[in-house]
Amino acid sequence: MVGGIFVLTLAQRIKCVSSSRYFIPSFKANWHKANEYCFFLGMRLALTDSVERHNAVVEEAKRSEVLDVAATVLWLGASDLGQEGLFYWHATGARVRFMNWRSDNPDDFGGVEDCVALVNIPDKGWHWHANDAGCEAEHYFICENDEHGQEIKEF
Ligand SMILES: [Ca+2]
Ligand SMILES: [Ca+2]
Repeated sequence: MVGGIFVLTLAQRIKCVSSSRYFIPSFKANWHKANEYCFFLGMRLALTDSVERHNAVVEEAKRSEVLDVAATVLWLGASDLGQEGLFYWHATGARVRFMNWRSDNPDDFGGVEDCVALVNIPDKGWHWHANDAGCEAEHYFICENDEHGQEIKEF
């Protein structure tokens, strides 16, 4: 591809310099804005659809500057906005099968909880459990590269 390097998008450049699958921005946003920002970066709001991916996200969060040992909340890329009670991964459209829900969730508390967050509030019994929460709440969030390790092959 002659001259290809000159038409790299911002997202591609970020992917190329990212040494990690994950990226946790240092500001809070509601779930919708979090989605938009991850997509803007050429990434997506993270999926934790297996034990391995859940553990990888937790490890990334523990290393992050947004970690607060008393209370950390991060948006993940799933919601039941499309149909109440049925959770789907936003980026893939796949039904949520694995999720590390706390035993009393999802509960659609108050009838307004449609977006999924990863919650670590040890004093309240939350140990990196998933919670359905109000989508308009502002939390930190975690973006992921969906093709980590593939980007550099474009060159
Ligand atoms: Ca709900
Ligand atoms: Ca809930």
